[in-house]
Amino acid sequence: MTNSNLFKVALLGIPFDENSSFERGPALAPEIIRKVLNSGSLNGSTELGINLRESERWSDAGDVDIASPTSFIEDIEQRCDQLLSKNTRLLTLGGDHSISYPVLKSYAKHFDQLSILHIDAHSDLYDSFKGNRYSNACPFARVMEDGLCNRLVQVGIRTLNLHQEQQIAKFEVESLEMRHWPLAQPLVFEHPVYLSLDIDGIDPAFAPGVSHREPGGLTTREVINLIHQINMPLVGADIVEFNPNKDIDNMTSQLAAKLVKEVAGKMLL
Ligand SMILES: [Mn+2]
Repeated sequence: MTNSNLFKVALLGIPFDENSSFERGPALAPEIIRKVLNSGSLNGSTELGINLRESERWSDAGDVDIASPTSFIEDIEQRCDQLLSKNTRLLTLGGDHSISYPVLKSYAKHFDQLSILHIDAHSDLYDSFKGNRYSNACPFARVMEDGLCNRLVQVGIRTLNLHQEQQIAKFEVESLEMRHWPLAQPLVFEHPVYLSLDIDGIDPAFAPGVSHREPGGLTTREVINLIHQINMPLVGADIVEFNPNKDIDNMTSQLAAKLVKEVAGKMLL
């Protein structure tokens, strides 16, 4: 158990979807997720026993101000640097998945050892996608090229093609495909963990509000249990790719808010 006075955890919105390769909408997500979190539809208690509404270590740091689509990397990285240097760990809300790269650039400066648990339908390892090396299909290629983590473990994957398989081999990514689900053994980490959670890792039956609906995914319960069972400190997380334009009767906004609670509760332990 970590000394609870050592660090705080802040919610940080990144309303940015300029690198979406298919449909826009995730820029609307942070505001809508906050609305659910602050509504009367749920309480502040997480399943692991922390009440976010009573915790002095949990706060909302607002949104990252992104000056232009070309400055998104430095804008996000600098804001994360400011907060991490004040001993505040981050739960960021995308935005499309391109935001994970600058967040992790910042994290790598503050954490010498880091494993990434990446939950997603897609491996997001394209060298370039539709001419954009910072596309939401590419962030983990950039992360691995820059050596921002010790280990990348992917869960929920069900969209691999030959190029992605080559990238997995090149970067020695542990990509655990849904066709082999459930996991043969529990995930065991040896370093602090950063969680990158793409909502489309969850089956569209639970999470219709995504740009790329890919059937055959994880259940909500399976994802929550994966998060709860992380065996090392969870020091950072992003929840990305919720697209409110594709949601049905707030199903996915409620789901995203639940995931914020459970991730925050785990981070605060
Ligand atoms: Mn995805």
